[in-house]
Amino acid sequence: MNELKKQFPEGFLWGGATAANQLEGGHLEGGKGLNTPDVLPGGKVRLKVLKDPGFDFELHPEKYTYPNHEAIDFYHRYKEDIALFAEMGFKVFRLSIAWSRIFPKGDELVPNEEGLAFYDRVFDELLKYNIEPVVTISHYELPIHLVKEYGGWRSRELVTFFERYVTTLFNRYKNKVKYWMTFNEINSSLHMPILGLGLAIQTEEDYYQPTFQAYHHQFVASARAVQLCHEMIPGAQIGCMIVYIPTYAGDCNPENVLYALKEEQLFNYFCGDVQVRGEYPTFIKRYWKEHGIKLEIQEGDLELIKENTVDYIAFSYYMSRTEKKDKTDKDVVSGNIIGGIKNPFLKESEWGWEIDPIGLQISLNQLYDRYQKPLFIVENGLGAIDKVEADGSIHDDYRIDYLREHIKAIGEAIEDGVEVMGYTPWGCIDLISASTGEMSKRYGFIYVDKHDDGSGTLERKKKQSFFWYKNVIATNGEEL
Ligand code: BGP
Repeated sequence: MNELKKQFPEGFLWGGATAANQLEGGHLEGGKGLNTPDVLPGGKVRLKVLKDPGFDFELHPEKYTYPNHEAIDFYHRYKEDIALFAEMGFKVFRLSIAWSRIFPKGDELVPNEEGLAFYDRVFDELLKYNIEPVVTISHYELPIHLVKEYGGWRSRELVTFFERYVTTLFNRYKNKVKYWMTFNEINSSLHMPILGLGLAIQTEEDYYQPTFQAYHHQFVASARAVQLCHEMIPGAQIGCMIVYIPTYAGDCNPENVLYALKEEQLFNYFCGDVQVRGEYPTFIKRYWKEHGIKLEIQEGDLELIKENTVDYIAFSYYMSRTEKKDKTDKDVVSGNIIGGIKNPFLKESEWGWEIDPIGLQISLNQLYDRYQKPLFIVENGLGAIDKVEADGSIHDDYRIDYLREHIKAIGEAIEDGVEVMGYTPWGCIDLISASTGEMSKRYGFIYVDKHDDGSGTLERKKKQSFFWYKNVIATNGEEL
């Protein structure tokens, strides 16, 4: 068979992706309040806190470092960074707004003008270079006050506070932002409820009912954001955002195939089905029954969800997962976000994430088959340790290889007929890792001189991949 030439559509949205809490720093500047990542320590203890968040939400500077406090100081250096994105030819830049810059405690009636003005400046700077902002409304954070006083999203009151927050954003930025998405990797809270839901779960019994009730509140809030976006900003598009991890059966034993299917339904499709199809999928009802979950649903909630589905599906893709029903600890792969067994056909990153470009083509096909809505890959990339040579250069050919193979897979999926809007690799500039709180897990085209111990000049340097990606964009994906 001849190899077809893969064409990326005209207007394909090439760019890069970041999140406020991993990028900005200035954690108490401009009137900002504390948010959940501000009290997440760095280093090995961070993962433990994410998975078992029985901590008291107080700062312990004498005990831990809080890498988000300075992050890479985008708060003061955004002009320099945006100029570098423009040099690479970005069409879009994905960033998130920190809720606690706009409403420092989360439940106030009046927003913080300084916070609003900061994002005005950032959006203006992007638009100056014709870079469209792609905005995540909530990326793994909520004001800490909402966690302490209300118990995070387990409280219905957060729907009201969120509505006030998004109304403020749409009103203020309606002439500047066309692409929005509601909750980052909404399904990841199934595994780490502290991240997006702000739930400090202490025990297993405390997991099922509160987590799914909190999800219900987020789905209502998300549907309301979709409704408001469509009413307030004609022509804007608003998506959901899920972490998609295609799940393979470890072998062809039907027991294992069924097991993988059920894992995939719950993790990959539960949230998307609600936000894209507008209703709870049938499979979740059995799960709720088996775990004694009974949701409190108010009158009008299900209609709101049904009538306000998203315009596109944004997703992150880093790895696939391989599963079997009965596994022992020694089958389990070291680093994958949500476990699974080792896939003998795949290599792993330095953090044990299994690298699988074909899995991206599979994901795009699966998502498109299921939803028939445009897809936007808003995160993908290789976290790696980079070395700065004596002359200041950084040869990250391993990153180029990784991205090249994944972009090829996107081209194949487009050829399969999948509608893909764009591609924004994660951490286009080095930033704080969400899972480790460290700097040494780098994803960027731009190196930032900052280290795990907090030292460094914060100077920016172009890596080899910077020049490579610039050419990818300039040729609309023809030269890889
Ligand atoms: C996603 C998150 C991002 C980001 C990325 C890489 O799950 O949406 O916030 O950090 O993963 O993960 P990490 O930083 O842990 O390597």
